[in-house]
Amino acid sequence: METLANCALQDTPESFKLSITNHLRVTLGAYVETASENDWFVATSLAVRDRVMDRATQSRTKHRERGVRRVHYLSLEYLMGRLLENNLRNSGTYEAAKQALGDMGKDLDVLLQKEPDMGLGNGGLGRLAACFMDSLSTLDLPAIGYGIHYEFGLFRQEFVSGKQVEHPDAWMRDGSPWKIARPSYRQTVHLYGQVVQKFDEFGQPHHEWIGTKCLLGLPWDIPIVGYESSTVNVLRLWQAQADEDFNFQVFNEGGYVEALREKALAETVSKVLYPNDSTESGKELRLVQQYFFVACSLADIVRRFKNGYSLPWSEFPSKAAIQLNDTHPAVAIPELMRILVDVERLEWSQAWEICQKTFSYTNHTLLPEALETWSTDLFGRVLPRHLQILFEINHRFLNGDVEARWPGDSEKKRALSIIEERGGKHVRMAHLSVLGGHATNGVAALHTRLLCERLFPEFFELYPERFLNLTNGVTFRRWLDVCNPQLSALITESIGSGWLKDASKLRELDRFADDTSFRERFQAIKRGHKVTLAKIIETTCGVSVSPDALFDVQIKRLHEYKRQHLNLLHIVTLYRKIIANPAIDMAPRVFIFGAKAAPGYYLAKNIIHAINALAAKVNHDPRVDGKLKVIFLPNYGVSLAERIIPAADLSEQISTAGKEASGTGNMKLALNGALTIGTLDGANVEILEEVGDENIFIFGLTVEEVTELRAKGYNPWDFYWASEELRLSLDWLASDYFTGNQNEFKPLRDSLLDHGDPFLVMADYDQYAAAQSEVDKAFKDQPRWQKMAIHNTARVGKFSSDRTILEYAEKVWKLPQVKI
Ligand code: 26W
Repeated sequence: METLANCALQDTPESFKLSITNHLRVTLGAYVETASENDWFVATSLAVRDRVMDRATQSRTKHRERGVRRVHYLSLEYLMGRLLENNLRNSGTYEAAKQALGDMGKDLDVLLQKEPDMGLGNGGLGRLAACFMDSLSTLDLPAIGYGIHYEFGLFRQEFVSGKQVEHPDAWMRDGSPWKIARPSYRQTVHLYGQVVQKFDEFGQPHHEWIGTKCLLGLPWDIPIVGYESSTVNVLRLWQAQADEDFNFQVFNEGGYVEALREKALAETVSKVLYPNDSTESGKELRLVQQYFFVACSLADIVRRFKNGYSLPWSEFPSKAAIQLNDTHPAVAIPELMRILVDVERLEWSQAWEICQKTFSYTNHTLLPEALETWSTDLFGRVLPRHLQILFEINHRFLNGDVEARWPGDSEKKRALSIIEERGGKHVRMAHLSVLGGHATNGVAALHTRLLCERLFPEFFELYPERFLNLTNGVTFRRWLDVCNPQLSALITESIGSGWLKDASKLRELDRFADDTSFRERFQAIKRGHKVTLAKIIETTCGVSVSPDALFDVQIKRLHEYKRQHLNLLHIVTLYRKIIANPAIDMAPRVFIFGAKAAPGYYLAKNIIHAINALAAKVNHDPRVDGKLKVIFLPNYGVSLAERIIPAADLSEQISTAGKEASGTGNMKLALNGALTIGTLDGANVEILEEVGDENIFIFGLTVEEVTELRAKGYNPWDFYWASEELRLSLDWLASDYFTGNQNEFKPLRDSLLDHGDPFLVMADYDQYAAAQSEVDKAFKDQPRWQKMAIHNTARVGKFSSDRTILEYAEKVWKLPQVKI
């Protein structure tokens, strides 16, 4: 019989069959006849992995031999979702694997659902990192993603009596077939301790960091398969382990239990992802996580530079670009300085030049409460040497460039300093990130403008050439080809498959908007997804919804600035209207929500409860049956998004103008033919430019109008009294009607009235309701609606992450494309 040893791995069904059965028998010790579904999933994944690993090694070798520059993407979060289907489709082996399994009586599509989501991120920033990894491999760009191997990803969400309850997400309790341990690249990380000054034999002083606690970092590699490309890059995730040697003394003294307690403590460092996605909490463990992963990654990058080439340090930036995904990994800047100055003994100014050439920084938020700062007390205790380095960087900056530009201007120095002096000293990680790199980018045109004008005006004045916009994008492979294979096939049939690698080709679809038979097929595909989603809704929520209703979708983290409560208030209004007028002429609607709230975000949880309470009433009220349903799907994540997005008719992108940096769900939904109802915020502005104002529903205050209204003195009560509809909806919601308790939604009501309505829900309400009735009108004219939907799919090619990544490669990283 043929075995793996004597058969080269091929992409044929026969070869797959052999690989899968071999893995079942040899790797998993299972019988083909009795193997569990999970065994089959693992064996199939391993069969794919076998075919990919060779290419990963080849890519690495080629990159090393050619001595090309690589980008190192540093991110605390990667929301990868499931990998098997993506890897099969990207490597072009989906059909072969499906047939191989089919021949053995197994349904691939069932096995695909066995895979747990890799949910190592909170939201947009983490999913963006995952899309970028896909594009980097697809475009043959040399790259490594670095992150943390969290044992627990973002919590699993459940609703109990309509309220969010969090559970741990043990995504790798059964292991994961995709990750491979690399113990030979383990790193040691130092923390705490003190700094002493020492002198060498020439009488030259230097700093030594002593008395530290040690941690080990074990790397796990996950291969990243690009679409129709031979490059396989890796995502390298660090797991914290105790340094056994460190505890040896305690062991000998009989402190066995103590030693193991220390070990457990060390392992907490990579235990769990922090579930906040917009509030900075200043927790020590979070700083330790950040430094742990940064120190491991930099040591890995430096090791590769030193082993791979015998070049002077000045050449380091020509081999390595490092991208900081927000400020979370910004401690990499003082860490590289420490390595260069204290360990490699470079001159400060040379080390600083290397740093600035190496690093670049992406900002993902303007929200003041999300901007990271660390008290100097905490920072100095955990990283005493790094704090000294920060002070030195700051001193040279303020007395150098700042003094030269604005002599004697202490106001400018205060504004630009890395150290915030008010309310106890704090390190401003954003200032450090702008200063320590050569490029700072925003993630949409509007966001970048606000970054320059409002967040960093003094830095922008001083270093305008450092700022640029790189509008976000999403991978069209996962967000169309994988999640909507029916539409993908229709597009390919109509315009060829070139769009999968060159998204601008989607424009060719535009002309099919007037083709009746194309429109019917487009609509039938949408309806098919709505039927599937209706089944999911029935099983998870026990509510039956009609696939002919308008599916109105808001899926994203729950946050006041994203204004799920604006949507909620409008649904209450509709509810009242239908009851008052049972003969009302409106398209039936199903409002669908998916959202997790940060566990400590009280008001966000109150909003979730309110939506669920409203849903409970509406869905059982015969007076609105057939017209209105409200669904809150629990545990929103990547895999659920892949089900909801192809089924959506309407995409809610209704943040307060100036608050959503970009948004990426907006792009995925438009790509799948959902029309957007949205404010002029983030990338919505650019979506409007692409699709045209006749194919989108724009409403609400602009950034300038928001500023003006606030300057004038915004009073939400004015809007409350001016609109009877709004007043009655809010009062009804806050009454005892929905839960039997009239204080239940008082926090929500208070925030909108007594607490000043910080996100202008009341101010935008009327315009939102008006835009919603335009939506209703448009949906009732199905040919018109379908045309608009097709124009959306056809015109959003700009929002492919391939375009984004090529811009990064060209403008920031200066990376070559390397065919393997
Ligand atoms: C320190 C706590 C914390 C954690 C995460 C603060 C802020 C964050 C992220 C920056 C939040 C985030 O995910 N931002 C989102 O990034 C997306 C990708 O660029 C954008 O599309 C979203 O608009 C932005 O909210």
